[in-house]
Amino acid sequence: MTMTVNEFKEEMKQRLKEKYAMDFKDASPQEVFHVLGSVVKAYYSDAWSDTWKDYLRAEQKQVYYFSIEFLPGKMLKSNLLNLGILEVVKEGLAELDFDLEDLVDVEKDMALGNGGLGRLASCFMDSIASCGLPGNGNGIRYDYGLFKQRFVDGYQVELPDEWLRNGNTWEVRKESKAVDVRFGGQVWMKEMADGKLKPVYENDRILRAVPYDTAILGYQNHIVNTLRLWSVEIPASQEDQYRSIDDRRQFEDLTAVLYPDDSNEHGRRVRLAQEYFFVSAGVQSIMRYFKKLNKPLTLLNEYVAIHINDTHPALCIPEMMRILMDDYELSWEVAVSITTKVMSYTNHTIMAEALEKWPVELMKDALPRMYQIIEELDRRFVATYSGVWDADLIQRTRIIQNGQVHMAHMAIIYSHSTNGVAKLHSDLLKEVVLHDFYVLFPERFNNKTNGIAQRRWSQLANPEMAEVLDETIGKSWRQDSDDLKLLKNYVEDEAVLTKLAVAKQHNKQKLASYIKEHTGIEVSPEAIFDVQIKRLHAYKRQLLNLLHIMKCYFDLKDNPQKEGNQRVFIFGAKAAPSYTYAKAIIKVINECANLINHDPDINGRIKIVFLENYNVTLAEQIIPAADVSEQISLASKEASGTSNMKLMLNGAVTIATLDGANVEIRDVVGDDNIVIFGMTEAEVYACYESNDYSAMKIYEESPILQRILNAFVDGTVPNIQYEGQAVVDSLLKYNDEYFLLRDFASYVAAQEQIDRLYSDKKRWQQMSLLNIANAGRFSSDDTVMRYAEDIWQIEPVEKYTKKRT
Ligand code: 26W
Repeated sequence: MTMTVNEFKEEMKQRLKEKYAMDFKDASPQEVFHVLGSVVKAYYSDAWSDTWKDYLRAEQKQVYYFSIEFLPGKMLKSNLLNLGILEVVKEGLAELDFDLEDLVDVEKDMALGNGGLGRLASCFMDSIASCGLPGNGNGIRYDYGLFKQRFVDGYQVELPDEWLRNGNTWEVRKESKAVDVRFGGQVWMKEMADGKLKPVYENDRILRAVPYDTAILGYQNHIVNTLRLWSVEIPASQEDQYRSIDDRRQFEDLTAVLYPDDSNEHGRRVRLAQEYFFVSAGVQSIMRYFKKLNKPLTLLNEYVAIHINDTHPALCIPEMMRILMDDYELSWEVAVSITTKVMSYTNHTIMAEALEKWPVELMKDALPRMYQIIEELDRRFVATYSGVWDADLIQRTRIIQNGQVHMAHMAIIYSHSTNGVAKLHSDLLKEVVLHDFYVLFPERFNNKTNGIAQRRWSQLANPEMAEVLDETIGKSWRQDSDDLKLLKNYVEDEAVLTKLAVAKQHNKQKLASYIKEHTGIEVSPEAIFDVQIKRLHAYKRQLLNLLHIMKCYFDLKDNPQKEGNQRVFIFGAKAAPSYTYAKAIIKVINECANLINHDPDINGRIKIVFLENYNVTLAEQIIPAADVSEQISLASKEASGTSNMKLMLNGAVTIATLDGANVEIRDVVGDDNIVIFGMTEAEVYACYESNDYSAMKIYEESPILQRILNAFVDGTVPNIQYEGQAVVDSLLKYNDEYFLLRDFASYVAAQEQIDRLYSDKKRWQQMSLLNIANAGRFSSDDTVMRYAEDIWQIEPVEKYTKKRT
């Protein structure tokens, strides 16, 4: 039975007294937040222990989702919603003169990820538990998450994200579950008395991996799964190995900070050590659990599925081999067949610079036993497939090439499934990027189009819209987002269209006051809120968005009376600190904003707002207020995208290229309810083929492009001496790698179509409604169910949920 308001208030009073010896009238939001955290934890603790006891009793097969990034954001409201006590707590706090929102503001974002990959992992955690699937997350407990972004004079400045400053109320330190992880040194195989070969380690360094568990609550189903994040410590037994604090810090810093790159692997030693650290700790703890089941190791894959989220955890493969051979003395053949059946891999990007290739010397030096096993994995692959397949194919697909260890090759060859994250992306993997592997293992390749946790991105982020949905189609959509399609029946219902439009307007007013407070910029909620929120990357083409804005600017300079809706162009984007060009684009956007937002001739007709420190919580504030969703990457480059799904779910109309999941959004919403432009991926590849693209030619034939690009270098846009030149050079001197100038004209035409559509109020409201109605397709509940059926072969604990409700 859920807790009553009075029971909640009593619980809070008692715990506040216990923890801080004070009454509510003297308590700060920080203190009340921590007390609330302990009340909530106590509330789900039974379900947490019952859940894993049931998994053990039922010998339930479980999936372990290995990811070097998780991006939960804030967890308080999501936990309250999934426990079904959000309203009770809101009311109880109000009666104690506290506003839940003030406590939410206290909670720090858990930003242990860069962007799409990390957030997807967290959406999956929520969905796995909400679908009653036995699953666990395995990652790193960074002391510092993704940097805080500040704009200083329009430049991105990075500040440390000290998210653990006031402790983390949701984690439980599991000292007793700590394990040792070995690094460095030398390893040689010694023949033992029984003739078996055993590895002998010398001069290696042993570090302690201590797990911190966070509960992952299912949606009102009493299922509580676990997210295990590992933190490094110097083992007590090794104290004497460290002469100085510096010496210690060198190792204690292993899990100190998240690498802020989301598409460029730098081959840093600490990054490799991080990858091995959480992999070894995770696989060891899984094998420790499996031991409890007393099942033959050859049946491991009937009880354990390990998912490798991009290549960062690919060392799971040699680590499992190490444990099966070195600890359990299995033969290579048996070990490799078990490992391949247990492992599955997801690819999230086709960008060459993002595919990890570790230098052999670095791997050999940092992880000698891993390298020995990888070398053998490579040798046996070549031995097994040579003679069967064309030698060049084998040379192109083998793991070790030109002194580098190709992590994706190992993940594909020694796992039973490789999937892409959207239909187009998965097809490109099969036909282009990983074609050689598709030839070798066609049955392993499959697609699993991404999804989003609709509870967070609609019920929590947009309660006003959620209420209109309840009133209109009932509440079933909250349990099964497929029921959103019931809304289609109201596309002609003026009252419903108006209610949704009012909810959107209120969200825009809320965001307008946030913008005013944080940037000082005044924006009108009547304007079109045009939103592009994602990491700053050249292929995502935030610059193309800016080129269009500059055209609008010059059009209004030439003709201030020009027809057209007011527009607010909202950007949210962090650039990897080492990504100089991306940082130049941020500066140029901020200086254009300064120019346009203060130009009397423009008089507020168009505004640019670049909000600092884009993260999960800011996304939850921007997305409900969006009218237009910018998904304008060069076709073939964005594997899927997930902000596209979040904006669609909140009634934004998408302007998009046929890239990633935009294609599937178009398929489900229909050409009338989306605005498509630009080259297709086939045209992009044809352009590579013909290799005759000339950005300069397009520039010379386009007066508006000349005016815009010249403005970046002739002082029209001030304070971008260097950055403006860098932008113009990337387009004209280095021939515009992502075909911005080629897609410019059709993008401008698409934006004019958006303007016309927005002016037809009912038409726009209907498009907005149909985007919401069709967004249920992109629920991560459905996505994880497909992973469960096709890849992990795990089942929801049906009988469990039935029994408990
Ligand atoms: C080695 C540095 C590094 C770090 C992170 C390389 C690559 C990554 C990630 C794979 C990049 C990423 O986040 N990819 C995004 O994954 C999302 C979830 O599947 C997709 O929706 C995005 O299209 C894809 O860019």
